[in-house]
Amino acid sequence: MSRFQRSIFIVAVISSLSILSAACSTGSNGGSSVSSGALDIAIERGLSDSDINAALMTYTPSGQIDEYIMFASGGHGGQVFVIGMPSMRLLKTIGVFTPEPWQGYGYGDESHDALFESGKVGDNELTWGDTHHPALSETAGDYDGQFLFINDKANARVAVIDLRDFETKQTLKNPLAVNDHGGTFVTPDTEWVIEGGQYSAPLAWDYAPLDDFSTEYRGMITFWKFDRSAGRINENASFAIELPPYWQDVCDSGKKVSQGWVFCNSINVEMATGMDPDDPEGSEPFESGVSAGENDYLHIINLEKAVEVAAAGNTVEVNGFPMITLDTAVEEDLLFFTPEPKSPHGVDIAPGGDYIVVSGKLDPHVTVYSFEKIQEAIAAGGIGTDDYGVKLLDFDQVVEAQVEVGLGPLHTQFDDQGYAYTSLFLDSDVARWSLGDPYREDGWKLEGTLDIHYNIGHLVTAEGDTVSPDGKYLVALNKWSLDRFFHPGPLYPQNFQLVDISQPGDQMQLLYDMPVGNGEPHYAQIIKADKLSPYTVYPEVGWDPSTMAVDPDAPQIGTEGVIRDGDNVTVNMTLVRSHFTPERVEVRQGDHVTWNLTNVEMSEDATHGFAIAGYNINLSLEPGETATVEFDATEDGVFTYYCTEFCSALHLEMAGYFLVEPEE
Ligand code: CUK
Ligand code: CUA
Repeated sequence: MSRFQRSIFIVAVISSLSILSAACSTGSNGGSSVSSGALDIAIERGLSDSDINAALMTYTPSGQIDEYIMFASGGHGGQVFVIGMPSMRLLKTIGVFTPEPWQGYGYGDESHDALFESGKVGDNELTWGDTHHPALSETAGDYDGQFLFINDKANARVAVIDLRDFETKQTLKNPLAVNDHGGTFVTPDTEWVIEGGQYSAPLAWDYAPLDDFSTEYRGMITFWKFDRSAGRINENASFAIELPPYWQDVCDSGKKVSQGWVFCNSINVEMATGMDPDDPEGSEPFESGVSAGENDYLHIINLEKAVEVAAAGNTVEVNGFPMITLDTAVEEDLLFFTPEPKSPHGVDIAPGGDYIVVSGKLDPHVTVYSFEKIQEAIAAGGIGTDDYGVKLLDFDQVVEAQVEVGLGPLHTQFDDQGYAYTSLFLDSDVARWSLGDPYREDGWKLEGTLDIHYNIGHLVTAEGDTVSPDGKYLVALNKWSLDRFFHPGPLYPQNFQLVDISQPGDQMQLLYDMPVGNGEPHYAQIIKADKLSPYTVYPEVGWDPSTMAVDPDAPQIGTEGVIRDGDNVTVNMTLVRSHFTPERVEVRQGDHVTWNLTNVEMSEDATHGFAIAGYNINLSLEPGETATVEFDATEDGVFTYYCTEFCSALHLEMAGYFLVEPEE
């Protein structure tokens, strides 16, 4: 149905409702519901025709499941949000680098707590992260719905989330970099999870003065090897490539014709080192220093060849991790640069892998590179090198097109009609432009723009990073919300704006605003909901989500009890509506307590919580799940434990006493 036909339809529906309403009220003497006809509601609420259209396209009746699921980063909330589309209902917040009490994530369950251990820097414990780029696992370039990866920009970490239970299974700290940004992105069969750096620094968290920036500071890109059957990254099969100390930014993986190649942009080829307080006249702030030159470098990396070089052992060990040095990368022709316009941000590969789109934040164009032309320029040997000996490719030889889209272009996404969409941060717009051959005959031109509220960062289309995007919907991830919502104090929510992109040309319609009040989401990916097949309950009673297998030692009905061995006390407990077994646990102050718990229920949604007062312990035990809490009974007293999920009519009675007898 065209938009015009749809509007006619709506008018018809409203007319018929109002006729019906009028007919019903005749003789009913003000009967019950007739005054709430759709037209009356629309008039009373001041809804326009397009508002009604948007409502009909997004309203999702109770019990109806969304067509798409969006996984959005939670920014400095350190989490991932799971959102149904087009209803824009928040379904879950997955704890990743930040404890999440509802899931009992980081509040006692040993397997969860271990995830935070990987984030230790010396004795500094990290209890948060800055998640930026979620990446769904892919098979042949299409989302397969099995895993999700995400990076922590603040501390250079990556995490693996298993989409069978939507829980974080692994977090890894980058052995070379202090922070990252160009992650996570996956290769078309998820063999490699890409983590590029950001602010260059001496590798391996080392020290060197800023005067030694060009010699001692370095960038890097890490390729984490993903073992799909284990559901984990295999650190031992992973490697990194040393890069010049330019600030590498966002990356993307090649696909189809460019499979085996990786592309990253950079923003500080100037090698600015910031304002020197001792020499304010002779130095420049980053704000201008990083953008002083006309160009930065698009990094073009031959991953397939790098894998061979790493496998041949042509690496050095840095912090115990294999790294291909910059010199080796140059010698082996693994790395090439080509200029990209002023202060680029996004780099996004078209669905066919044939075009690489880069936006210059301070340039009103998107620049489209041709992979074929890049290959020709590489074969021709380039046109000189940068200061580190990396071969440069001539801009004019590798660029296919430049399209003027507007002010402050950042990120680009694609659809199924041969259109590309670029976020315009300064204009607060989404620009739709057309790709050229082989996508559209009349390509490389701006089709139209849509007002966005406000300061859009990333945007995302349905299955937009795959080899076959769905189109249909786009979500603008906006940094500011200004006048869109009630403002809960001076910290305003972010705003996700859902856009209908199903119509051609300049027709795009804003459908829905979703406030996000948990952190600044940077990027998201959207998958067709029917590609996901998460568990309803864990497969068997006694299931350990950290191993994704039954724990043979998990407490079961009949094996409950409290066992003392010297100062070590083991509690084996089961949970079922509406009681814990045992309901009394007595220990002595100073005892070391290992508390094993199993939710022995297999009914859908029959989750129990387990919280001990005063000990900062809170677990979530989903149907079938087993977990272990280990702690020292340092405080004496009478502590209650109870179930934190309102699981039954007698949920309040699901409680027990934990008595810690004082030391003599
Ligand atoms: S970044 Cu935040 S808007 Cu980390 Cu991909 Cu561009
Ligand atoms: Cu179990 Cu409340």
